[in-house]
Amino acid sequence: TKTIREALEEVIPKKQAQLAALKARHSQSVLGDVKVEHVIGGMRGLKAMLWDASVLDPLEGIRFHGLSIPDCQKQLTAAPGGKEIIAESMLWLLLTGQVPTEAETRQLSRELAEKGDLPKHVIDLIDSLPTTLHPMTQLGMGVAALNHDSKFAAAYEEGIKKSEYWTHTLDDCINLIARLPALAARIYRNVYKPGQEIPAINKDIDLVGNYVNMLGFGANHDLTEYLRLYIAIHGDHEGGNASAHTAHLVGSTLADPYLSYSAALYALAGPLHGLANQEVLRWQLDMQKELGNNITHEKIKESLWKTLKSGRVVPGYGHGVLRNPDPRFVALQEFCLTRPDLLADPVIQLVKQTSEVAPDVLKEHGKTKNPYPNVDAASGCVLYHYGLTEFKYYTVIFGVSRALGALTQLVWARALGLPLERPKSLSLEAIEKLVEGQ
Ligand code: NMX
Ligand code: MLT
Repeated sequence: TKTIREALEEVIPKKQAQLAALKARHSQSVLGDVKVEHVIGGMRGLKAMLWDASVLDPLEGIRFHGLSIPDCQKQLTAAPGGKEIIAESMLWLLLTGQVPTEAETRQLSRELAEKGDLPKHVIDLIDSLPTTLHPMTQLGMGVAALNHDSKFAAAYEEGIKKSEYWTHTLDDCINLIARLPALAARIYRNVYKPGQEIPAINKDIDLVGNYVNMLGFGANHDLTEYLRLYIAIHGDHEGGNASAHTAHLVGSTLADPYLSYSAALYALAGPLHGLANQEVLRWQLDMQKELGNNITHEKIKESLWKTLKSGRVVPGYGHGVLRNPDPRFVALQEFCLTRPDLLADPVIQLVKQTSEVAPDVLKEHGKTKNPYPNVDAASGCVLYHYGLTEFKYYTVIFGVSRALGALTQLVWARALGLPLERPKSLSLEAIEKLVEGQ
């Protein structure tokens, strides 16, 4: 059975040759125009990044190396006794472009479990933080502090050849992914369940299985399965999203993977990005309180207008790229369809009803280019049902997941020798001068 490193050693030379050929033949070919609207409009639609692991089609949604979410659900290995995709098989696909065998997946699970314990200084740091500090702030701090053991930083200090960057980056990325569950679980326990003992990592189970155990929900098979699916499908969403892009930018300075991913987590912690899943649940629970029993579509419509008229965005709706319902939202909703306990839950019902009403309201409102639900509209309500009710924690779970894609790209950025990211900026006057007379 191949290790993940051996699998990468096979594919890297081919990709390097592909990039060299593209550079030689097409360096000066045009991919699109840069318009003023790109410069003043958040670069929406500007084709300006290389990102191999996934591509986002506005109508169809995400594909990971060409595989849609339903394709992945059919082809990627589940846990023994489970059905959902596990993080390891998604990571293998993202990193290598290949669907791993079951043996390869299990071997990667073991490798991650063996590397999953936190160093003492990180435990001490996290335990010393006030429990009132937002869990995402704590996660970013813990990840940054893990750079104490960065193999890349140590090797760089000693002086290594550029061609060797990727192997040390891979070491760090695997170690970081391995340690994220213990870090994220410790934050949860400290903040919400202090004084309880955290179980040790079980070397025979998968990354998310261990994460759920350490969170204290190990006995709940359905929650474990839900989190496996959640973490697999939040893993990558092409390169331009704020967290992935931040990891890429910071990594391009040759800051090590821990520092790069710590920065990414603080982008994820913004309410227009990953924090939306915390916001959605807070907002839906407020709506439930306001509307009481027998919630009708008409009442939801009025509540949506109230949010919009107060100048707030409807959390969980709209997207920078997508122009249809997010297939990740669909996959998480489908998880509920086969489980009567979930279908009967009033909060899950409210989320579903809201998704039936909100698109028309947002169309009438007339601002958002995408009136449909994104992944955050659905992700929190199932966690809430299973007793993971502390919604300030939800973005941490997203943060455990996004490492799969963002760190994959860091390995590839180093393997392909991608340079420092440094776009050109212009002042308003400089833009006016350039466009005058056009
Ligand atoms: N509710 C109300 N107004 C909205 C919404 C929404 N859900 N989405 C977009 N708009 C507004 C937006 O604020 C902007 O208004 P203005 O011209 O006054 O600035 C206008 O519609 C045009 O925005 P778009 O071009 O459609 O969206 P953009 O690409 O700029 O932003 C989001 C994308 C995702 C930031 C935006 O749709 C939003 O704020 N959604 C709510 C927050 C959310 O769910 N974020 C999570 C995204 C997924 N994730 O996990 O990261
Ligand atoms: C994501 O998963 O990163 C979000 O859907 C936001 C995005 O793609 O821009």
